Amino acid sequence: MALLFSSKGDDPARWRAQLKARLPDLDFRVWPDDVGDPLEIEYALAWRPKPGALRAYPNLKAIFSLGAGVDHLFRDADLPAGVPVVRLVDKALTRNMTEYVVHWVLHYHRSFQAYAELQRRGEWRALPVPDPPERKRVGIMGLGVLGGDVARALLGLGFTVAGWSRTPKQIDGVESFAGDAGLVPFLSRLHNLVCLLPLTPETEGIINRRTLSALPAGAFVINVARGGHLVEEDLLAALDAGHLAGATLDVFRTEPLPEDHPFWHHPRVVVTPHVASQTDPRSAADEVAANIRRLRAGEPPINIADPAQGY
Ligand code: NDP
Ligand code: OXD
Repeated sequence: MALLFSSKGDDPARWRAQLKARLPDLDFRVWPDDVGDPLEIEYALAWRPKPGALRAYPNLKAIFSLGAGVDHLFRDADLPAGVPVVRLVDKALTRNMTEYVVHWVLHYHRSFQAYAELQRRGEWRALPVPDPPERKRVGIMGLGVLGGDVARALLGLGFTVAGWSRTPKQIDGVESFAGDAGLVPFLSRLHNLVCLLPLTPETEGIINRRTLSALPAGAFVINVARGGHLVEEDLLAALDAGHLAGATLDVFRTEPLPEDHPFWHHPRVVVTPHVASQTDPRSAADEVAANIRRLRAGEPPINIADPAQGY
């Protein structure tokens, strides 16, 4: 019985080597050229598979996402029903995301955006000493595996941290807001807004004119979740009106970001190419292999996404 790998962006050879080191008897196949007998495919390891393609395997026992997000799977209306979709929860993926977000929060906190502008103008000038981090409030939309880790790291650096999630959360030192009623109160006192939500019908377009205008003037936005969370024109309007001070964007509605997109050259927008946290098979293969062992032992995999919630 075999695992089918399906991704345009991830290297099958690296995954094959890492999985074979943990499960030497695993039969590793690659879509579309090396599928073999479809009846032999028991597991899929996929990133943005071709819509409908996973229906071809009647003995599929699990679909493993190559990333933490599963929106790329649930948006397939022909995803085989009843087959568990497994999110990637991996220590390295979590650490890398935390590094990325902490970097940009510190960048804004220490006025490095303003110093970069002074350098462009050839101007040697000290700006006022920043307020201490306790007086800077960072708000994290999505207090799950990634958002929770980011929250703890920022608390450790002395920032004031708030989180917004679907259900209330208990993280020591983090003020928790939940649901529609909690959204504007959550936003209204932030210096930095970080988006780490899954993309679902409920969260699509959630960073928009209404929510951006609920932020205090001078706030920064860091979107590391999905491009679909952000209404791009609303962000540009808020920046150009001077309401927002800057934005760091790792994810976009269209990826790669089109070459004529205004984000590329906006002086207060940082663009990175969906790399806030890239899956590394050297650690992520542990999680996939452990779940295959569980399935082989007749146990359900861990980190199954809920199709009703979409994450
Ligand atoms: P989790 O499933 O662990 O956490 C999701 C969080 O979002 C939970 O706190 C959940 O609330 C909250 N949430 C979901 N729906 C809503 C809603 N409608 N309203 C309010 N809160 C909501 O996800 P992860 O932390 O593992 O990953 C988050 C996302 O990060 C991924 O889905 C992916 O899109 C993105 N990502 C981006 C990467 C990059 O490189 N740019 C890399 C990895 C991930 P509750 O706790 O109540 O369930
Ligand atoms: C993920 C991603 O979801 O890389 O893991 O976007």
